[in-house]
Amino acid sequence: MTAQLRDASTAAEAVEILERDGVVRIPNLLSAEQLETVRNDLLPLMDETPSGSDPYFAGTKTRRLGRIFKHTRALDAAATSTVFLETAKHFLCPPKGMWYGQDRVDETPTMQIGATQCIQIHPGQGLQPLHRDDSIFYTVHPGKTDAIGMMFALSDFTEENGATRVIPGSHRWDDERMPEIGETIPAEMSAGSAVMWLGGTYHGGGQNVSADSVRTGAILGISRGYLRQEENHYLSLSIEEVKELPEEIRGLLGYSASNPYMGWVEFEGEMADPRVVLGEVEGAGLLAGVDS
Ligand SMILES: O=C(O)CCC(=O)C(=O)O
Ligand SMILES: [Fe+2]
Repeated sequence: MTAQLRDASTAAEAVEILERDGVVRIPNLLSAEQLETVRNDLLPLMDETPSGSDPYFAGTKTRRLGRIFKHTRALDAAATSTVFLETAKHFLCPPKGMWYGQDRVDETPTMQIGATQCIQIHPGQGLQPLHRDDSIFYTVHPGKTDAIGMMFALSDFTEENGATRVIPGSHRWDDERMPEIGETIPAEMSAGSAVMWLGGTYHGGGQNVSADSVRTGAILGISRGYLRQEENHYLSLSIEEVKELPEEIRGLLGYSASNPYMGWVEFEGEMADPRVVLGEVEGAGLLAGVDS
């Protein structure tokens, strides 16, 4: 029997389905108004974005635009929603006991959003190679989850126009087993819905065999806060642009620290919370004890 894409609306449901299938659909995560705004914000920019030149992975009939949070505020609510962050936290932030001398401390890392990309698949684009998004972290499978992807449909996603193809259950495979197209299902969804997949779940952008239907999605990749981020926000955004972002979004983009002692900046001889660079924390803001 072909695997089915399952729906969740709460973090508890999403966690349960992701544990089992490695992929879950969240219908109507964006309100009609948010969808309209994000389309108004991003589609004109996509019209000016050239197709890529990489025939192998990124696609030559696919357009990709990064720095999403610089261009729209309409994804902020979904990016900070309970269903996204609580689900991600379950997989990415397990506490770990550590010794500091004779003190036993349970430390909990934070999460960071890595890639923020609007991806537009045009007619004629072939299938993207099936892959695991956590390959960038050299994650070993089966094992822990280092990353989770959330793809928002900004247009309807149909099998014909290149809906992402996913292999439910493949997050449990080892690193030797090759993914095959016959094992995939299309992550079909209506505009405004989203699909989350674990970093270990095989997937790839679908082939767009339609005559004139452009498939537009926006993806956020969230990962363990102590790993390097896929998109380099520190260089992609200026400090002035970062200061314009809502506090929770800039924290998720890496302008925050992860316990213990990850991501500090030196400030007056202290290992300080990076938010001091944005003028957010009074004084040096010693990293130890910073509430994350
Ligand atoms: O566009 C898609 O549907 C998937 C894209 C993707 O998986 C990627 O670029 O890593
Ligand atoms: Fe991917």
